[in-house]
Amino acid sequence: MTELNSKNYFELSIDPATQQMLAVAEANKHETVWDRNKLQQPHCKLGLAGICCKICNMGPCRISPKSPTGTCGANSDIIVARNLARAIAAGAAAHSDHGRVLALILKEIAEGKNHSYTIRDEKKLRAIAKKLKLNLNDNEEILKVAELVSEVALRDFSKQDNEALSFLAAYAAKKRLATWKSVEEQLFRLTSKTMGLVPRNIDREVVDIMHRTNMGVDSDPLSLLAQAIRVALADGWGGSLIASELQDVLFGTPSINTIVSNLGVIDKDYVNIVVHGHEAVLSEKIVEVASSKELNDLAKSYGAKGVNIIGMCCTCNELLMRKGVPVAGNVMQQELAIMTGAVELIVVDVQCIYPSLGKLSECYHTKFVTTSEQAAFPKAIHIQFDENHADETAKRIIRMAIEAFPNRTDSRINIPSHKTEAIVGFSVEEVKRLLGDTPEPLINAIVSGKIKGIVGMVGCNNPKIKHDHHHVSIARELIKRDILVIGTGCWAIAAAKAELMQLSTQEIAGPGLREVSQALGIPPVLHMGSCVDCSRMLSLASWIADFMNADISALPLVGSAPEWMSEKAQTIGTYFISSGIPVHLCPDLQISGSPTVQQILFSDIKNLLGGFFFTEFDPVKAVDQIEAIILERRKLLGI
Ligand code: MSK
Repeated sequence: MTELNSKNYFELSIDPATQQMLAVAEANKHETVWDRNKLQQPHCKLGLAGICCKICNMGPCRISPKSPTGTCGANSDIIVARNLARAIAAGAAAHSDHGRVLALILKEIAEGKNHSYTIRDEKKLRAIAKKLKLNLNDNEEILKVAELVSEVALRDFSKQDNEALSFLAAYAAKKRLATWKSVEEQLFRLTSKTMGLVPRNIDREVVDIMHRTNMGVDSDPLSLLAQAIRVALADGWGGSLIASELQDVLFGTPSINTIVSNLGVIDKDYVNIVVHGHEAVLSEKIVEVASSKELNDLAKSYGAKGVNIIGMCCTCNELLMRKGVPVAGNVMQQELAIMTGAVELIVVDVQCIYPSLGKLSECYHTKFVTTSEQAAFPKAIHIQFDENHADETAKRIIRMAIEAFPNRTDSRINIPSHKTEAIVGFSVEEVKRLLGDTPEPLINAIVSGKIKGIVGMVGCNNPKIKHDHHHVSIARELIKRDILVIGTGCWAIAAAKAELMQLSTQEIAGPGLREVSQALGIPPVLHMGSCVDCSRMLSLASWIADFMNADISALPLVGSAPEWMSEKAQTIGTYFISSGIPVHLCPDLQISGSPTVQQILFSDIKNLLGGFFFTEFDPVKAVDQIEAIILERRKLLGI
């Protein structure tokens, strides 16, 4: 491992718990994501510019003044567009598989084949059916509703016609849908069969990207970017939206509750189990069975006070929204949790899991358990999750953790004391309830200028940026300027840890936003859930736009992903801009090798779809730009 300079902890993270654990990592000579990133310096310039092509075996080819094309003749525009399109498709695939799992479980429940899960929110299921315009009576038997809704969801993954995804057609703002249909021939070179940019089938759009980016297929950056937009829309208004909606049906629609965040939630006296990843289907069950007397008695017989379920990243964002499960941290804290020496077991599903966890766990008594056939890891114990026997799988994992408890080495326990409370649970339904089921009060607050606009913050942590720094600085600066902040993912965990999701945060908000948040009794910074729950922000935007009979692109809305790293974040950013919402990014996309692709995504696309990307490293300057966009949109609205 590389030796971190101990004086640097403050430069690596703003989070005191993280700083403390980095010292522990250094003392124990444990490698972290920060160390490995340091070893990668300087990052490959060609990779950063997106001009390395590994699509066929004539290469790898790289673009330089000496070789302006790859061996096949592809220039930098083609290579950059292909690489970006593949990344966006990968992000869409990850989110959409998440949605598929939920649709399959709902179908199995409807068919009486799955007894591990039930329909927790019948009202929401009926509301979805109504939105999808299914021909059902209000008192239709709930399993029938489940059957039909799951069929529609699964058909969005399999249908072969050229019609819009059913979920997108039902949820997207009317004017936005019309915009996507009408862009055909305007800028992107699309065939008449494709309904403009409207996605037809979630899986098909991903396969389409893999096909057209294969060697010697689509070699037009415009056409490649059009399909990248289509696959991103298939994610935001398809796969992710299905995931969010059906999770609410199966696990309950989130409502306001208070949680505790940061590594201090690891309790020395308890058997600590960290759930990590994204698909909370198994973790929901783990939380449920962990409260059983049987397992808590077992934990006591091993010398612990009980079982403590805590989480990381988006699996926990799902659980904290619905069940108030404490969150130990965001993505760059996953290794640090193990280094506390008090985690008996870390159980993962899919996405954002560092392959380093197995090796690190071996340095402690910690069991590292994988559960998805899609996500095997070195040095892990694999317990395949079976949705039809979820209780048994959850109990087996908890028992394994309890049995590991006596293997702790007390002298190696280092748990930071830092933990902060956060108010969470802002589903669309909860926001609607707060507003009295009409967006009018929110629109009035925007028109009066009490709220200048709304920023949706998303994304990860990235060791290229001081951990949590941009997330927190930007959110603080925005609320000071009377801009409401909503968000998801690891940003939301950063905001929770930094005490931004408390009522006391009203005090640092601008006077208008303070007044509104005080009247509603909420913080000015709202936790809307996990990565797939970025779809909640889209639903909210549609609700406001349709009420105003406007397009989303007319509203004073901006997105920001100030510490992003995942392909999924690129997909989210792309469906935001394609939905009419400009997006601030930091770090930059890896596209600088193609001025053409940059020109399209940073500028030309604005006239066509309303949204566009912009990058800015400095948080205050980023907020200046965000505010300028909001003010420009307000001016166009005449407010
Ligand atoms: S977990 S995708 S690091 S937000 Fe959703 Fe966090 Fe980004 Fe993963």
